Amino acid sequence: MELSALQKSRYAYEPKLPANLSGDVSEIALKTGEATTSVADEADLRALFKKTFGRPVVSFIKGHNEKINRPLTVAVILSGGQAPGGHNVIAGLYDGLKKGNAASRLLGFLGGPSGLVDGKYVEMTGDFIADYRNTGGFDIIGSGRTKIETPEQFAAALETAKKLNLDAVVIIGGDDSNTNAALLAEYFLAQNSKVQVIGCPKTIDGDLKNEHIEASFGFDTACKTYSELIGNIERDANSAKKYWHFIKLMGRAASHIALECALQTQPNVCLVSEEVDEKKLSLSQVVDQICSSIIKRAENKENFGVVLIPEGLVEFIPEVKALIDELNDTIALHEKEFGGLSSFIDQIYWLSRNISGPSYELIQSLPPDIAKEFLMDRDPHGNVQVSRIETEKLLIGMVEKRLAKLEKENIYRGKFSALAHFFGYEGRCAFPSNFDADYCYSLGFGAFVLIASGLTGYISNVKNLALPASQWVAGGVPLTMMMNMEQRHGSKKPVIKKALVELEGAPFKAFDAARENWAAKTCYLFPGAIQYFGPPEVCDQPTKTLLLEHSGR
Ligand code: FBP
Repeated sequence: MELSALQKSRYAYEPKLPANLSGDVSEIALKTGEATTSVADEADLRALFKKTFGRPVVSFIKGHNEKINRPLTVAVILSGGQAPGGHNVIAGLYDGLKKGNAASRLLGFLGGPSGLVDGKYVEMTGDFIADYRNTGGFDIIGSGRTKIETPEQFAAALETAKKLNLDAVVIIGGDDSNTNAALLAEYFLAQNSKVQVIGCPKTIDGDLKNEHIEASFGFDTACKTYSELIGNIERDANSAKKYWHFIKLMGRAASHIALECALQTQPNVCLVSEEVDEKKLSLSQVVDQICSSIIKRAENKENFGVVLIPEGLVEFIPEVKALIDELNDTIALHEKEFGGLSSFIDQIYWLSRNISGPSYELIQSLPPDIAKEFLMDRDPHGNVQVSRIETEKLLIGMVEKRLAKLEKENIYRGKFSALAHFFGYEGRCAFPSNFDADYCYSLGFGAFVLIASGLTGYISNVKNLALPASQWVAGGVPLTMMMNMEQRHGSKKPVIKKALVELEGAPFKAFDAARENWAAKTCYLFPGAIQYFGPPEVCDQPTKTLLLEHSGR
């Protein structure tokens, strides 16, 4: 099969490394900082992570590292949703290992964390990896969402690690997978096993970030891919002047993606779930917000526009959240009985007798196709699959109704015709931007240095990401430092704290200062496609979120 010219050129792209990872690998030493604590719940976490809690943050400096050239056998896992750049983490890890010692080996567990439990893996050679350098996707070894949580799973993971004589496992994943990495690191030490565990911060959602993790990888490419598409739609809307486009954007809970895309494209409306939550906005008030822009624009004879909707919105609207919570609990309690109902009408009738009045009224008021989505098969934890609820269509329906009423009251005189879109999977496997290609390669290379230096229970990190790659600083952060205790399925569990959009943060403030203007006028920006070859100001720019958060620009 003939490869595309871009694909061939991307194979040859050499990712940029931070200065503290460049040069002779034998000269990369560790600089150790102060002992750490956790973001909260120190006593609980100290008790749960007896062996790994409180270790210091580390960074890499020039100096002799006597451990770095020993031969190592390391295995890598891709965990959770795809994010552009995963292949480069593996390439960086592999190159680091080989630079350290040509006899070192890299294995890849197949299909996510279950590969470790079931002992399913592949040996990764230079030729094998060459076909995946600087490409999107996780198809090199596949991914999965298995959580390692039962004693049997932990024991099986240890058994596999022993059988393969592993020195370390690298888990490339989001907050849940890195929580799992912390638990595995602790478990291996408690079992007197030498196997180290290192995490890498992945998720397009952008919600694995904190003081030390400035961005999760994949966010940059995914947002740029969606922003290209949104810009194209804006231009189409402004050309035809006849449609309102309602675009739902991925990002399971946090609205970072929607907010970043809004900063890149300046749509008429962008809903931010965290704001809806903070202000306790009802569904009707969210509809008001959209209608207000439609009415203003109709007054200017602009009967078109673009609305961005974060994927998790419905869970942040109080009355919808109450409905979802009630459905989760009630259906779980009467699983068999509910499962035996053969039609939607029967299900609604059953709900009329089993859920509260306000929740019943709400589900009944929804268009039937949307109401059905609330009643679809639950996820493995028994919850409504929120990402499958077509919020964009729900809002279009509600806006149509509201405008019809306002028209009768002579408040609105315009034409409203709307189209629904969902951008999610389109962005998760794009060729990584130069930023993500460089960042991921650095994370993988840094993971090698952490392993070679004998650390466990750390996440590979790179700081100063708003600056050019040569000024980035790589290092490692103890996973326990990012954790707190949260209620999960009835009991308190240690978890890495998810970062939602901060309403006091610079990205939201920049959006807030401009949105009134965008709502009334046509201020669209067209970022165009990601560029891979060309001047750095075109090809290497990070996201606006990162720039606003870290350099105040
Ligand atoms: P991760 O948190 O595992 O990176 O996945 C994020 C995500 O892409 C969300 O944006 C989305 O809601 C979800 O995965 C979709 O999951 P799936 O791939 O299982 O349909």
